[in-house]
Amino acid sequence: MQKNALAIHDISCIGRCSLTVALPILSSVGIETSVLPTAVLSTHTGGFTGYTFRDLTDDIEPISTHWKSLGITFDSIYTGYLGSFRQLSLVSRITDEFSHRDTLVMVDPVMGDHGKLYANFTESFAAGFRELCKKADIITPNLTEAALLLSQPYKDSGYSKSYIEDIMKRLAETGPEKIVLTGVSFSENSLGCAAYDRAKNETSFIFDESIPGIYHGTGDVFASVLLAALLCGFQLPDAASEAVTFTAAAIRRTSESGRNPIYGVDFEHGIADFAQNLKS
Ligand code: PXL
Repeated sequence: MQKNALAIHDISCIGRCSLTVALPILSSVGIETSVLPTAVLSTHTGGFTGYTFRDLTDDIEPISTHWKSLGITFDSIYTGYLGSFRQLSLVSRITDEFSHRDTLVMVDPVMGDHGKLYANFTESFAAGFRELCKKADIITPNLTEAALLLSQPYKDSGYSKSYIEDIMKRLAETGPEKIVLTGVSFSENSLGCAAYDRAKNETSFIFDESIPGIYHGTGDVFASVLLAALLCGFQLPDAASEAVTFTAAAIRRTSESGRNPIYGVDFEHGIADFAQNLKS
């Protein structure tokens, strides 16, 4: 039977992140993907000025009330950028109401990157995300978000294996069984992720080439590919490997094209091969 998923993110009209990334990636591997938009922005907030922002918090309850009347459940619920603090508890309720026994709940605790909170976020989101993450089977923070979740200072370089393992184990103690930490690097020319599975007590590290620069929306590309692979039956280390390879290739294509990375990365040209790979 075809799997279905609910993607809860904003619509950034321009800039390839959130729903404009999650939808095509999940659809490409055959997952029927429904959406719950958290906000509509003319662009993402990472570098553009003058963007519009329509908060959709007040639409969430009426939408979910209608869905309840349809008796819908999802095989996966995937949350990303939320439009307000209030949405944290609304989304938490949605994960309860629309899950079945085997639903895979993935929370990407989107709050910031490179040691800084994104515009419109405050540190109080960390406490709210800590609660939401308790509902998750898997979370995908970057190192900035992990530091916020653990209320510890952000460290921007010089990570050791034990430092990364300690972060993942402490995050797993707060609820989610699987942790995938992004932005992990032990050397200047490589970048990737670390994955921890509490039930199996298994840790893996996956790296690819590090390309200098700031590429927008890569966290969303990464998490969407990871989820797509998991829903297709990949084990965590293999799904994480797909996500690292796919994201690094999208960054490489963008870097080589000379396009301003504020418009996100060229993930589109990776989709056909990715979908093919997952089938075989
Ligand atoms: O990719 C994270 C993200 C999603 N949505 C919006 C953003 C950002 C990061 O800045 O601004 C609107």
